Amino acid sequence: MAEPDLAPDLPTDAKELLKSLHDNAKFNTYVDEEIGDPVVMATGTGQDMTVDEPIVVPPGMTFDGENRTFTPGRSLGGGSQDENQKPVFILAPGASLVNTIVGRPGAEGVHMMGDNTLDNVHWPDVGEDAASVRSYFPGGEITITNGTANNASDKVFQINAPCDVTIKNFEANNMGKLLRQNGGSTFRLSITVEDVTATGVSDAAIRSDSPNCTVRERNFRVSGQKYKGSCRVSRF
Ligand code: ADA
Ligand code: CA
Repeated sequence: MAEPDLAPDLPTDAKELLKSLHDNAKFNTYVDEEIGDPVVMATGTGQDMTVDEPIVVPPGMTFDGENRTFTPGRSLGGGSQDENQKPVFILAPGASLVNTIVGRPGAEGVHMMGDNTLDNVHWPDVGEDAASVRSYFPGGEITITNGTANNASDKVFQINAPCDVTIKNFEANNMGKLLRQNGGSTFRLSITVEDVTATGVSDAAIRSDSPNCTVRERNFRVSGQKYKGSCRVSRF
């Protein structure tokens, strides 16, 4: 497999690369203990593949899955609600994921460190969650466009650190929540939802306990409850 052309000052080892990008004790534990033996990749192989170790997309790079399916292998987890599963992709700050299908059983989906774009990404069967920002990630602007997600027994998107999240042209079916701000957290979260349809929502499409959550919505259609908790909602 070709090594991506990283900026010359960045480590090529995936764990060293991640640690060079963010300085936080919990993040170091995550890198050392939670994500197995990840690999750095900036492009797919042009074929469907089973992912046995998380794929780290380097900072500023775009991983183009060429509309192939990336199926988490057993080593990443079975897609239950067990929190000890591994992500299929880890997006470094400023990395993007495009034209990608995260296959069944989904595992921990996509971990987004911050300032990431997910365009034309599809989850036919969401695992523990489809994409998330861990509390010890930097956070930032997250843009999710032109995707679909199905069959999330709990949440599709889980946000645990301050972010500006935009979800646009997205369709989700059968889920507990489309987006969850980590339960009990009070950090600032700004959410923009535009041209989004969520059907079969069993809990609430957007749920947050934070007084610092704001939502701007336009053309947001939900079958089920739209909001639970404390977000201030406006239309634009
Ligand atoms: C649950 C759990 C959190 C966090 C979250 C996630 O809500 O209680 O601690 O792990 O899932 O990020 O998936
Ligand atoms: Ca999770």
